[in-house]
Amino acid sequence: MDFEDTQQWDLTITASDGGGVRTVFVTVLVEPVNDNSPVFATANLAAITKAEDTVAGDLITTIVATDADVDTADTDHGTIIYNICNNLEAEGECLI
Ligand SMILES: [Ca+2]
Ligand SMILES: [Ca+2]
Repeated sequence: MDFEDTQQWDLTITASDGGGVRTVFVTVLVEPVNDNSPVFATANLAAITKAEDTVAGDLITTIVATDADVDTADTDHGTIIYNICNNLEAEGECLI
């Protein structure tokens, strides 16, 4: 099952023996889980080249990621949060 494909399954279950047949109807509601990670549109982001006279406010690059999960009223599994970290700084120090 995948919430992003089908959110509800309506099933008909029939049981029979020599005495007759009975049928019940069951609805299965698929609950979303965060089973997809963000995927960057550009495969290799290892190096970006900019001229040394680049000034504050200049566009460095545009980076886009997507997530196949969808948000619901109760979940944010498809929401992507970007962090910009300087690898030269101590681990865990991020700019944004
Ligand atoms: Ca899914
Ligand atoms: Ca996700």
